[in-house]
Amino acid sequence: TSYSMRDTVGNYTTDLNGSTSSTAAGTTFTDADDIWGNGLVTSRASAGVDAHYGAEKTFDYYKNIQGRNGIWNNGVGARSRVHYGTNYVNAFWDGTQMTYGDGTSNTHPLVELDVAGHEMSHGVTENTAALIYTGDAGGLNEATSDIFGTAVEFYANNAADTPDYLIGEEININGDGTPLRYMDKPSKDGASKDCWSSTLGSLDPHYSSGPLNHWFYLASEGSGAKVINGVSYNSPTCNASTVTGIGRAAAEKIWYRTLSTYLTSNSNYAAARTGAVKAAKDLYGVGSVQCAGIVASFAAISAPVGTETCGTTPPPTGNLLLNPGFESGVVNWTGSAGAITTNTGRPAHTGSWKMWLGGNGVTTTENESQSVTIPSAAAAPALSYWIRTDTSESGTTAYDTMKVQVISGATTTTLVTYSNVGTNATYAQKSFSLAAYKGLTITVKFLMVEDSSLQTSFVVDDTAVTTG
Ligand SMILES: [Ca+2]
Ligand SMILES: [Ca+2]
Ligand SMILES: [Ca+2]
Ligand SMILES: [Ca+2]
Ligand SMILES: [Zn+2]
Repeated sequence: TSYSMRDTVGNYTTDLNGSTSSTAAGTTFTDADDIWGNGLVTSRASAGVDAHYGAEKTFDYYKNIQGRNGIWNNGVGARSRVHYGTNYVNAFWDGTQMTYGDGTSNTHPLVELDVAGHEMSHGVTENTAALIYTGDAGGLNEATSDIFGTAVEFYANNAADTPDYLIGEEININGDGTPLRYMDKPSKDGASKDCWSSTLGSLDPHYSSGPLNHWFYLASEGSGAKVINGVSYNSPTCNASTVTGIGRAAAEKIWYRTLSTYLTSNSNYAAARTGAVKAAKDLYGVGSVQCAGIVASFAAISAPVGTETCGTTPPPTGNLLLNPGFESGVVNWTGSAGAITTNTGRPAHTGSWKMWLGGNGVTTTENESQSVTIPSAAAAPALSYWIRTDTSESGTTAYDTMKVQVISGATTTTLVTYSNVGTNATYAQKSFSLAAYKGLTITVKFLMVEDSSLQTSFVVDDTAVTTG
């Protein structure tokens, strides 16, 4: 059996054997036992299988994490060509395929995973926002590739290439063991900027990428000193703030949505900030912690502020009481046994369950209550319910009573008191303002006291606390 370095979606890898042709297909790697290369440059397949690994992990990352089916979002993989030219110290995406040089002395092929993810992410950018390669947009383009190259590295989580926020840390391109770029503090490379400024766009995109790389680190991990997978970081902020990270997974998703939904070819850092706030709201909700983290991290790189805000969580609407018509039975309410009932001795307003307090004709105290939080943004919060009463008492003395109360902290307020005087056996709806309780958690309580003889029944159904 002969194996070919090609996967089921069409990612495949070829040997250019020193060619510098932009169109040459190269020779697809084949192998007798499906064990490729030996991890050393002495085997031509070593660089090939590293490149192939990068293509597959990048494909899988976009598909499984971002829901994007390949660079072109068409389910089709890409060709990777290795052994390009002689002593060629670069790797590049040309719009159709990946090409990798062998590096200095043909012994340092540029097939590191974050490089592969970086270069192929240029293909994703081409096919989404299509950011141009100059000005702010050029920096956003380059940083997008560093962000997703790093995301692919974390996704692969390979012990032989511990995930980090460094770019090119495995290929020693500087010759002194230092990585090519640092996301926590981009200026550590001696040329990239940590903070946005109005002159940023005049820099090479590999340096104007600095602020967005810095943003990604801050959004993911937060500011200050931190050790992650054994690597020490210390990320500053440009506005003297302290930033708390929202997690890399959220930052990745927000940036991909920003890129694929809100950015266009000439987008600048201000547009990136606005788009990311929108994306965060789309993915995590208005007023979400994630959105607040996006605002804080963009502020921390001095990106221009736009008008887009995270907003505030809209107050809940509808009925805030649970089991308001008692049709779920004795749940959500706290109180006396038997008060919430299907007993047909008195009718429900709707359904078959209601709250029947009293009706005993003997000395009794009964109650039912439920706690509810009144949103501070509620326009006109109110308590309402339907009630019917009947009695065997007569005269104008209140022997049996039912109070409707609001308990807020140590204060109990009685909204209304019903009694055996003036009963009404036809259901009527009553409503009381709860405007005094905005922002508070209160307990709504129905409290009934009956004397030793002659029943009075207070039957309540279809309760509601609404925000108005
Ligand atoms: Ca690494
Ligand atoms: Ca890395
Ligand atoms: Ca009912
Ligand atoms: Ca009585
Ligand atoms: Zn690049």
